[in-house]
Amino acid sequence: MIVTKYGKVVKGLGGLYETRVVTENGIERLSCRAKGVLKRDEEKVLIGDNVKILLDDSTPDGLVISEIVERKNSLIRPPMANLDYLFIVFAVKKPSPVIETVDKLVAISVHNGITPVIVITKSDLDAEIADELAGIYIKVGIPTFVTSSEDRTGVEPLAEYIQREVVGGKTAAFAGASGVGKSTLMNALFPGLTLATAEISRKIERGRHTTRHVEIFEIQGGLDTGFLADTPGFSLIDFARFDFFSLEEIIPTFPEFLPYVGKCRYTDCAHVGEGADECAIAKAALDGIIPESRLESYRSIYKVLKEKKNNYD
Ligand SMILES: Nc1nc2c(ncn2[C@@H]2O[C@H](COP(=O)(O)OP(=O)(O)OP(=O)(O)O)[C@@H](O)[C@H]2O)c(=O)[nH]1
Ligand SMILES: [Mg+2]
Ligand SMILES: [Zn+2]
Repeated sequence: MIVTKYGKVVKGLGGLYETRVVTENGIERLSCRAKGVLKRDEEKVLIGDNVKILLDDSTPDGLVISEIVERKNSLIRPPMANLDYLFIVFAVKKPSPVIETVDKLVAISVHNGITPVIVITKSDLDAEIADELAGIYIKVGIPTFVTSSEDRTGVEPLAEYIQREVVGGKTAAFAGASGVGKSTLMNALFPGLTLATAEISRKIERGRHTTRHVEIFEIQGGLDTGFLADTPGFSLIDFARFDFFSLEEIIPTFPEFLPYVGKCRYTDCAHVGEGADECAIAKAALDGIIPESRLESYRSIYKVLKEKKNNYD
């Protein structure tokens, strides 16, 4: 006999996927394997996927994921599907923030129709820098939180935001470099959680990749819950080469540039080397309307995408 169920993949380890299935008896967690083609790279099951599960009691495999329901979106880093929010996490120091990586994550979110949220951690180490960094993203119009898991600065406001935005069936993830305090903050936000955390390396001031797999947690349980994932931290090389979308797609990923597009002196302005007298975006940056660091990140991403395009042509 074959029974079909639908569920959401919340965890995957060693070829076994944990799925959350809503049944008439409530919510069940089912451990499944994936059908052959769904193990190949292009079609691999991702955490966050909604899947069809077959229970075939004539085979020894038991529960098998047979189909992935069409995705809203999917990311390579973190490897997840169907995200509504991406919490982009970085510390004021230890490890030092790399703003360009933050802006790459913002661009990837916007490109995929995911709402980016900036979360600055470890504000107890330098509250002034925390506010300065927050200022960049507040100016851009991205929801921004300054937090410290150490002294609980900003933890309640962020918890309230998550309650308001993510509860009700939405899916979100914490993403950022290793050691910035993602798991520590998830523990501070949700006292029921006991995620492993570890001190960063003193010598190189980088995280130790403590979290090893993506896992989705339910924020409040029940049918109306929200889904929030902790993910393994990035290393610096993960975003060194940027090829998550094409050159033509870059401008909309910097939403605060849009009011100036078409207002440069030359219609083909790429906003990369032109001075403020020719480029409306460079002028807005000079006037302090667009944060300087955002224009720098744009130019850096542009350069990589341009090279990639030239190599193709
Ligand atoms: N001072 C200070 N330290 C913090 C804060 N939050 C986390 N830490 C410390 O930062 C270190 C790394 O924290 P984790 O939560 O393991 O970092 P992570 O981002 O989950 O790292 P990965 O799992 O490797 O991606 C730990 O030693 C934490 O105690 C904070 O708000 N203030
Ligand atoms: Mg972690
Ligand atoms: Zn321009």
